[in-house]
Amino acid sequence: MDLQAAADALGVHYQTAYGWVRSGRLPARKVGHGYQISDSDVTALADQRSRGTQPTSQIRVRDWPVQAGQVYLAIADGDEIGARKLIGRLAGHVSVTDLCDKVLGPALRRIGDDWAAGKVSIAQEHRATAICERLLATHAPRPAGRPRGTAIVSTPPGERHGMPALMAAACLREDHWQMQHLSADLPAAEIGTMARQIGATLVVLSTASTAGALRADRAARVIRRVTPGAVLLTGHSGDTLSALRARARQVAG
Ligand code: B12
Repeated sequence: MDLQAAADALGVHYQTAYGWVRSGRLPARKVGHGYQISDSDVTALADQRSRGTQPTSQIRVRDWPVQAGQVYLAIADGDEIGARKLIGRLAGHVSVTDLCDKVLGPALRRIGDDWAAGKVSIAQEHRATAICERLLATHAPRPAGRPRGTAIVSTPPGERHGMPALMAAACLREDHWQMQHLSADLPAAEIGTMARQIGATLVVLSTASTAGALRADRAARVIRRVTPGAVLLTGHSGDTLSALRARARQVAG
């Protein structure tokens, strides 16, 4: 293939591909005034680029509940440094999707159970969530390469639990979606209008409460009217990000 076709296949600008040819990163043969690149060299570079954004070395975590339990103790205590150490040991070796589904999510749900049982205050609950937000901001990857599509993540109006949407955005970004994270508690028409304007193929509404789930159904109807071209997925407490990732991949085709 020629250089333009290789650039297209790699999802980069012509000049970027040209720079890689000049530096030797993308092997190419000079033919007349242009370059010819083999399919296998393009595929190899594409693989290398996507691997470069994955966890550097996979580890098998034998006991996720133990990890979640330790993080729970740290965030319940407001021990941000301790939580950062625990997450730092895992991040880079496991996906952010697993980190959320198997560590941060369970830890936060346990904080919620403590709150419902009168064992932690609203202030402690807020503090724990804020620590998790910062941890996620530090460890969420932003991989290079051609995006699967553009997606919007938010919560329905009235749903102030913002963490599941933040996690959904991190999970989809890690899985090569171009993400617009609109934070929490937005009028449905606002979400739909932005989705239409940016040509989003996927809209995700995340919820954590029963009331939020009901509001999401109503919001979904409005969003579908405003932007009929986008697929809408709604997440509820206990749903997993790995399920979200799989459903989103079906949308991307
Ligand atoms: C922190 C917190 C708050 C904070 C939120 C701050 C913030 N910035 O988010 C504050 C203090 C504001 C708050 C307020 C309230 N809260 Co609150 N809160 C929580 C708590 C402890 C954590 C929420 C959270 O982040 N959960 C962790 C997430 C990550 O877990 P998850 O929901 O399972 O999420 C997974 C999936 O959703 C998936 N996912 C995400 N998106 C998508 C999309 C798709 C398509 C798929 C497939 C999957 C998916 O990813 C996640 C990771 O695995 C929960 C406890 C709990 N059980 O969740 C209570 C909880 C949700 N709150 C509760 C309540 C009652 C309230 C209040 C009504 C309290 C009050 N009387 O004021 C208000 C309501 C506010 C509102 N209008 O929304 C209840 C809800 C009960 C219910 N069944 O409805 C809970 C469960 C606590 C409890 N045990 O009773 N809360």
